[in-house]
Amino acid sequence: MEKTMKLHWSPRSPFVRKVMIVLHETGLLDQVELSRNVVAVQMPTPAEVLADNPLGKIPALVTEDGRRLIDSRVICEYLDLHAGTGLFPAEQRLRVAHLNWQALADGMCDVLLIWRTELSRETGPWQAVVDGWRVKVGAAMARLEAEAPEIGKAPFGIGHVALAAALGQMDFRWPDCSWRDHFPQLTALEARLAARASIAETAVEDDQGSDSGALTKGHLAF
Ligand SMILES: N[C@@H](CCC(=O)N[C@@H](CS)C(=O)NCC(=O)O)C(=O)O
Repeated sequence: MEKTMKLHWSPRSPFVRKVMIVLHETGLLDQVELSRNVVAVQMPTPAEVLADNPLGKIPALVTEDGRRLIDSRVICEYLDLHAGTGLFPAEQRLRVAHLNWQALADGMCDVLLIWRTELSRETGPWQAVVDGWRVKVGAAMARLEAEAPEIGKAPFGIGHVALAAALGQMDFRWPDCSWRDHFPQLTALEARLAARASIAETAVEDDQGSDSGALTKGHLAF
């Protein structure tokens, strides 16, 4: 299959994983060239990423007609529309529910990423900010736990994609937080999602061989 699109990619990024799950769901994966990039907010951005995303973030997608799309939300919706898979449902109530779950999961993921960066700061993390993030992640998980039955009943869509990516990131970068001991409904939902082919086939992979949980050890508990 000819590769007509290019994705700035990493097997460790939760936002890239959303796109990869959608590529599996839409059957478009064969058409995409994956370009491995290592990006971090505290490191110089690779020139090829900056050229396609002025914000220096991944995922970024170059489409078959040369458009440069940024942000997992835009890219996932583009692919879904392209393939007509309905991961962003047309029915208004369901659509807004999925978008809201996506916003919650993505927002939690943003906090987890920047929190980990803050922990790597040589002069030490900003305590008040870190304390606020702990409260927000706890509240986000509590909301997801409360909504897990409704999320579980909804037809598979972008809310599930974002949720799987966020919880996968928590398992990968915050392995000692034991969230499953505190959120039983979410645990059951995550296990069901993890069995879906698109989610199983995009499991996080640490191709850099680092100790992914070392920085965050002891910093997140529920
Ligand atoms: N809202 C963006 C977030 C993307 C994002 O933060 N990606 C991280 C990697 S997981 C990144 O590129 N970080 C580098 C940076 O912020 O400079 C999305 O949904 O795509």
